[in-house]
Amino acid sequence: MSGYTQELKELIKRVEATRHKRLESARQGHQFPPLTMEQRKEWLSEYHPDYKNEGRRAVRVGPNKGDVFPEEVADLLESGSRILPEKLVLDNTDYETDILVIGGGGSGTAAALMAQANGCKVILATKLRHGDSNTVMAEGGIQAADQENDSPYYHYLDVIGGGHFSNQPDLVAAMTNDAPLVIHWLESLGVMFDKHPDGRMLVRHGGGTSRKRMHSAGDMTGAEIMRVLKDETRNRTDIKVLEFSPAVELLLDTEGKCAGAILYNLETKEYYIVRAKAVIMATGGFGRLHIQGFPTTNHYGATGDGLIMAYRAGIKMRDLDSTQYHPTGAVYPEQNVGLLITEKVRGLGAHVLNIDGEEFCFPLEPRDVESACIIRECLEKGKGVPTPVGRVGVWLDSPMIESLHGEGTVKKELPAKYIQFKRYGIDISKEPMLIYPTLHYQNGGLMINSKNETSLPGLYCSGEVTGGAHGRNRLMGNSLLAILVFGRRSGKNAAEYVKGAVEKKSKPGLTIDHIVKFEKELKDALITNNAIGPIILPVYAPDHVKKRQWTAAV
Ligand code: MEZ
Repeated sequence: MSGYTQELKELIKRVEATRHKRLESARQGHQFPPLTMEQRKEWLSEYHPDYKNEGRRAVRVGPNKGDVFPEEVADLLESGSRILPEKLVLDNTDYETDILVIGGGGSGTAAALMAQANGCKVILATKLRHGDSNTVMAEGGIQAADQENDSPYYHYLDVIGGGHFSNQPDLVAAMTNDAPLVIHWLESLGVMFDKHPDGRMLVRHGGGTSRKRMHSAGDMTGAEIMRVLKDETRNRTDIKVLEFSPAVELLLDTEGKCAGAILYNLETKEYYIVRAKAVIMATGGFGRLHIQGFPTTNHYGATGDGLIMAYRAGIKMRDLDSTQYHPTGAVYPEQNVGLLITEKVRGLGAHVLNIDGEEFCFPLEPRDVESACIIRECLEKGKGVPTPVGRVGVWLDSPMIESLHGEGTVKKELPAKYIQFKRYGIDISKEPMLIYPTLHYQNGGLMINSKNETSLPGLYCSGEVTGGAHGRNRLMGNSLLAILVFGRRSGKNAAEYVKGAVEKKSKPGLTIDHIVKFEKELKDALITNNAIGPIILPVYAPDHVKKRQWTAAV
């Protein structure tokens, strides 16, 4: 029995009617032509949500004052602290360590491993369980130019082109040069990548890539990587993991260096002071802000916490007005709405089709362009497929994969997707999926250099919370890569910073003067929206009133 309604089943017949011809053409190497550079520009500016004027405004305080961001981001950057400075006592510390890593996803965990390997004691504080992060949600793969016909040079050019030449070149160079090393490191730790029977690495194309360099572990690449990193962390004695302990503010010392953070224990509802010689911020992205009302692929804790903590401490952002909408988010059944349908599905040859079963775009355009094409087809051309609850989408013709690569390929290459739909009576090896763009990634973020340093001594940042590596549009597989390259670099560089610091007899005092200053700025700008940040967990109750509800009780 199919999980599709009778109406949708009727529409699927149109997809089936064109499939044979499309398959023949694909077998002969024909493909729907990619857009020209001019068309790309035009379609992006007309249909991509980033180019809409509505839902944006200038932020009124802090280092990016005057810059226009999505309203949800501006609200976060103008939020008040959870900590009431006048009530906070900083005399006692609950934990002391060399390096505090904030965030227990792939980047934070890689950072912790490298910091420990470079001789430091580490505390890794994470909001939910260790590993709950966008890393485990990453499906299709990780890019690295480690094949004979490829080089980091081509990878670099693809990244810069995909990012519309807005990327920070030193970060792109670091990311693409370190990529083969990262794959080697992961393998040495035990990550099981997909391989050919003779042991060679299996690599595929992603959108916007000139070479096949996508390494995968089925359609659960991020989960496989996280499994291994987490195990490795737990095996190292100098890394202490604090779960259910989100950071809510950074601490500085009286010499103006970053010197720790205030954690909030979600279980006991207590605040803890952690003093550290360096801090690595790796809190991930902001998908749960639901920019422009889009559903998201992101995990429950993706609320942009690191952005506001670092912003209050004076760190500037870049490209935060640029959001990645993954072209293929599920739009049916309702229980799956927003969930990621990996780009690997198109990498394996599946076409993207309108209500008449016709192709309307090259399936492997860079993500922002592909999303713009889908939105155009639905909203402007009126050729989208309506769902029973009034959403709209287009077909992703997954059964083609079986015809192109042999029976059983869908189950073998896309096991997680297969199960996710089978649960609702849809067999994606036989029936197409209905998809629409979904909020997937925070392209911009905190500004860093290629040593992962910020403008605040002692504060390092890595992973999705940072901006620059991907410019204004990230290519597939470069998020898993970036979190690991920059996680490793931040761990190593922070360890060097710690080891190079001169030990003083008496430690400088801790301060939260930056919060006091920021609160004054909010007051002077007459900002009284009562929002508090970090958000920590998103609230979906419709009548929820955001208000400052907790005071510091250390
Ligand atoms: O890098 C990503 O976002 C990725 C690999 C997603 C996917 O389509 O699988």
